Amino acid sequence: MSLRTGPWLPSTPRRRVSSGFTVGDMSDQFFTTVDGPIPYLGPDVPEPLAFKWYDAERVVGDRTMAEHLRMAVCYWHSFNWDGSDVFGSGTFARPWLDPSRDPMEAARAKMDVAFEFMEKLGAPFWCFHDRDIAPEATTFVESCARLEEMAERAEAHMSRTGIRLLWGTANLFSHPRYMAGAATNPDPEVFAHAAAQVARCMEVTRDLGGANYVLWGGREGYDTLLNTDLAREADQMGRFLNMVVEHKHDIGFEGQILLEPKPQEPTKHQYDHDVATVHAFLQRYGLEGEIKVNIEVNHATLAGHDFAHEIATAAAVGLLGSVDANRGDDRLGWDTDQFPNSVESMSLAVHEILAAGGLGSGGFNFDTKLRRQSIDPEDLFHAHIGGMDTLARSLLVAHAMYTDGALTEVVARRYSGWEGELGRSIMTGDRTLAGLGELVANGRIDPTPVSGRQEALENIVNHYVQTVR
Ligand code: XLS
Ligand code: NI
Ligand code: NI
Repeated sequence: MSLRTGPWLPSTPRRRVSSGFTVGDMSDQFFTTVDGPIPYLGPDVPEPLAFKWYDAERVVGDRTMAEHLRMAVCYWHSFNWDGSDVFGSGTFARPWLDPSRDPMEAARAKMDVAFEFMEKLGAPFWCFHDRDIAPEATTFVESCARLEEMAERAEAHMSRTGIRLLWGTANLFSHPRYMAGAATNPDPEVFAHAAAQVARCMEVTRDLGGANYVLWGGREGYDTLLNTDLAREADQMGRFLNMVVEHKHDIGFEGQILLEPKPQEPTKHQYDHDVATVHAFLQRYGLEGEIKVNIEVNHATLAGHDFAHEIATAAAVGLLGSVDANRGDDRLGWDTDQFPNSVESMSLAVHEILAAGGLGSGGFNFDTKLRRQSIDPEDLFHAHIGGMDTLARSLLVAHAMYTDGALTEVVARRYSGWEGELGRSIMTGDRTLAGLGELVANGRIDPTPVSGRQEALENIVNHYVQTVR
């Protein structure tokens, strides 16, 4: 994501909104053309404002769809972003983003709209940055008071609607003080500011019953090596994350702490490059067992990986935490944050998740934004309905493949030699290079080539994608 709006940046001129909604008028609804809750009508009913595949209570294996997927609406792109990009100003008519409004009055109205949307959509979870819900004030103390007030309002909405918090996070990248990083800043005073902000945001996340707390190192990296002490910055980040873990235990936060890898953007190089890099970092700074990862589809592809690869890597080393479901565009080399719409590629990732035993207390957050031409309030519904249906159908496909062992049994057979005498003796350390050399020289080892069957397996996947209902 890239948050281009905020209290310190100019937003767009006020526009008329067709619903007649005005900031401050809490009795009004913003999404007037949608009644909600969005019903499940199944794949054969061509009603755009209905789910074709997401049937929250449908049982898939040992859990309902809702329990498997734990889908969350992200606050920032859905309600804070005005449709601006680097070449142009906002295109969405969101009255609560009008800069002439009192910022707290606007924040209250925005939150009421956000919960109106999530309730009508039937989303079970939400996610936020501290500054999404409460605009930064001139002093830290005042900013905390604003956050406190907005958290209370969120709590009231959550108990009214039953919507839960998947994760909270602190925005350590929008304010100019963080231009050279937060924990990895050359100035320890900025580190201290980030620490203060994260401590408070973790407490608010705990108070709202958050299942996780996320740290995306937006500016924890560098723009140029010319002015950067890379080794020192790694130590600073290691220290910061150890302080985060200490604080988690001090305040009795029971959720998971998650790092969100991304290779670059807005920095030229982000230290949490990908899952494997994060794993090495956690080992180096004694954080294994304390921190897992929040894997974003779009960040995986920016790092040159398939999303399924990042899931499989995390699962292999016990780091699988949660997911940001937004995808990129094949032709665009940045984080476009689009809604997932490929069942085929998502099914392969969900298959890895099922094989790993599921996401546990993680879930699927839509860290997604509309295209800036999608200016009708209703577009936010179409986008989320499509994303939720894509995930639901991917779950069905992946679950069928998994329970049939369509891929896992092929893989198990492929490695079955390792269960035999030779394979076991190699892995238990009973063999040496020289010893194996002797076996080969004696002609006792003569491997027979075996087909990898890639095309046959691709056909099997396609069969499930096309036939599972
Ligand atoms: C940015 C990240 C961001 C995190 C939360 O690219 O995806 O949105 O998920 O700070
Ligand atoms: Ni992102
Ligand atoms: Ni993200």
